[in-house]
Amino acid sequence: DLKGFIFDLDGVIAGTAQYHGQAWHQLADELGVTWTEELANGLKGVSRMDSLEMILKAGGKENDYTDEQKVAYATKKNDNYLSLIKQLTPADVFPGIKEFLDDLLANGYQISLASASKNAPTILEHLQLASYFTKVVDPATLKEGKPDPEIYTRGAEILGLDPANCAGVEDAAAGVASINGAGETSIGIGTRSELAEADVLFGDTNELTLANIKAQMDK
Ligand code: G16
Ligand code: MG
Repeated sequence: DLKGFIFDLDGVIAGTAQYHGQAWHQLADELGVTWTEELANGLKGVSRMDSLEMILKAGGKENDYTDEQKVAYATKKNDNYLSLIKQLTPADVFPGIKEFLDDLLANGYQISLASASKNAPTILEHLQLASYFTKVVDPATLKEGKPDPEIYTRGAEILGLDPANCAGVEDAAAGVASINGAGETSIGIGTRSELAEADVLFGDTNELTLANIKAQMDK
C-alpha cells in the first residue's frame, strides 16, 4: 500500500524545465554546440555538471575545457537560470498540483521532494509551496544523480518509509529510471514514448489524483 509520495520539481510541480532549457540552449549556442530536441530532453532531471558534460559531448567538445572552465560555464548557466526563475509566482504551479498535495495530506500520506536542483528551495518559496515540503533531499549530499536510484531511495528514507510503500512522480526518463531502480511505483507525467518505463502515466498534471492513480495501479 502506498504511504508516501516523492516529487520531482522541474516539470512536475512547475514549468521550470523550460527555463533550464532556455539557459542551456543559450550556453550551447555560445559553445558552438547544435541545440536539438533530443539533447534538450536528455538533459531533463540531469544534474548541472552532468548536463554540461552531455552538451559538450554532443558537440564533440568533451576534452576542450579544463575543470575550472567547466565550472565557470555551469555558473554562467545557473546565473542566467536564476534571473529567469525570479519571475515565478504561485500562478506558475502546474494545474492540479496544489489540489493533489492537499488531498495527500488530508488522507495521511507523507510527501518529500527529490529534485536534482540546488535551486529547489528557492523555487518552492517563489511558488509558495515551501510549507508542503518540510522533507527535501539535499542534492549536494548525493554521490550519484538521476538515473541512479540514490535520490529516490533517500526520498523514502527521509519519510521513514519502505520504498515499496512509496510512489515517485516524474516528468523525465532519467527520473523514472531512478524511481524504478529504488523499488518504488513510478508515476510519469508525459508521453508513453518518452516515459516508456513508467508504471502509471498521465499526460497532464491535472489528471494526477489518488483515484486516477489507484485506477491505473489496479489494472
Ligand atoms: C532539475 C532539472 C535539470 C537540472 C537539475 C539541476 O532536476 O530537471 O534540468 O539540471 O535539476 O538543477 P540546478 O542546476 O538548479 O541545481 P529535477 O530533478 O527537479 O527535475
Ligand atoms: Mg523533472
